[in-house]
Amino acid sequence: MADKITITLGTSNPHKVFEINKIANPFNIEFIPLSAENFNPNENGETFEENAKIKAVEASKVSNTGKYFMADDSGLCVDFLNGAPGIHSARYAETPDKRIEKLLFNLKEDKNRCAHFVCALCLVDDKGEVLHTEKGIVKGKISYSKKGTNGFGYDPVFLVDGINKTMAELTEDEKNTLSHRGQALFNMIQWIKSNLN
Ligand code: ITT
Repeated sequence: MADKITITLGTSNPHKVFEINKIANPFNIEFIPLSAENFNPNENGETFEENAKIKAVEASKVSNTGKYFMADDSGLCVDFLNGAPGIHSARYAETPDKRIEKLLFNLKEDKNRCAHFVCALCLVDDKGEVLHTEKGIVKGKISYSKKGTNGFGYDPVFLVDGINKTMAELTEDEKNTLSHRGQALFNMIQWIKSNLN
């Protein structure tokens, strides 16, 4: 078997680390998170892609070791809210529960509840040069109340199109098969396997 590929992950979100490694480990790729105190990127981009690059480049700068660095910028875009919370999903309110409460309050009843999750991935080398990017999207609708306890973030109120369940009612493997992150990462893994060693 080919040697394991190790990639430093520029994130302070442990849920991302867990989901990404669950998908990547069977392909002999391991993502190692940067320790949070070293990692303070200035996420001032205007798109998911820009912020993913800002975080990946910052990871390459603050790390003394490692050849490859990746970051994930993701979020929930709600049609009725003109794409909000979007790139501000992590900062929409103070806690995950308050973020969901605010979202449900802003949508109230009987509104267009169509939404989608986006995940942009950016992979750079140790000089911060972009090697590859990927983007994944999953469409759904915002439910009227929370359901399910799996996953994280907005998962309990995101009803996946074509399945009568919220993302938080899916198993880890089910979520990873169809999620924005799962789709982007699966394509990133194909690129890594063909291009890195
Ligand atoms: P890093 O920037 O350190 O990676 P973060 O959580 O701040 O961590 P983002 O800026 O990319 O990351 O914001 C992502 C937010 O979008 C996340 O905190 C959730 O609120 C939401 N989100 C992203 N992916 C999600 C998913 O799979 N399920 C539920 N919510 C998700």
